[in-house]
Amino acid sequence: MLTEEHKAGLQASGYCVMEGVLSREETADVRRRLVAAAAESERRGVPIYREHLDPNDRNVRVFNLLDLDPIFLELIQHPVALEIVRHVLTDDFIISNFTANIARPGSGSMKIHSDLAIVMPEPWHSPWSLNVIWCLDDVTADNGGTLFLPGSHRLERRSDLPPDIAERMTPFEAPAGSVIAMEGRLWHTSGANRTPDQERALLFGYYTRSFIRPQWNHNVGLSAKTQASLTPEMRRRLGLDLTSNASLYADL
Ligand SMILES: O=C(O)CCC(=O)C(=O)O
Repeated sequence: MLTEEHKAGLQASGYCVMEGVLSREETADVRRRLVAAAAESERRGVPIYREHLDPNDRNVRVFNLLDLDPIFLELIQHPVALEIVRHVLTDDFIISNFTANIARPGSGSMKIHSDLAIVMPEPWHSPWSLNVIWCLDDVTADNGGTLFLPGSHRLERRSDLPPDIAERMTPFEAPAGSVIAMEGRLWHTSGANRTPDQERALLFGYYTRSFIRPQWNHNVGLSAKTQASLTPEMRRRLGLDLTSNASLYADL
């Protein structure tokens, strides 16, 4: 599924779009289960609005997806996602986080950031992280399509960012069922949803090299039941075992 064109896009632009990864029925099923997961998150007392992230409560954030429905465990290890991850990060990767952001009409942009800058200090020389974004709705400029700064995956320091960054932001657009692979150095933000009635639901599967601390503490987030359902490989990718990045010794 990952073509030479996708690889060239990742290299040249820091992202690629793969359409039709999920069928229409699969997309609708995951979306329905995401809405149920948001309700379950609230029931568990994990808020779905975070003031430090979004300007108002029109954004619905769902954390700890992997514990909320097994469908998200399937998606995080979907063969298409892992093919892109291995291409960008090598096999030495961990699952850092898996979250959702539903931008509802009236939602605004969060702060412009890169996902690598969130988990490690500058300088950012290498593509050491990757977001696999699952589009559960059509993503458009109007309904809050993620905005990115073209070419910013080559910037190594915050001081390299242009002063007019806000004016230069460009929207991703992709049909529902697509995957947008965005390497961790690309600066981006959520778009404002200016439509009267369209929601924009995205899932963010975040993967990093194994020497970077995960964004989410899966040891605490995953229930005993979820942990018991995991393969040895998933336990390793989620940092649930006693050892973590021992494989790196092989490279010394
Ligand atoms: O929802 C979006 O379009 C972007 C979300 C994002 O960048 C984040 O949650 O860190």
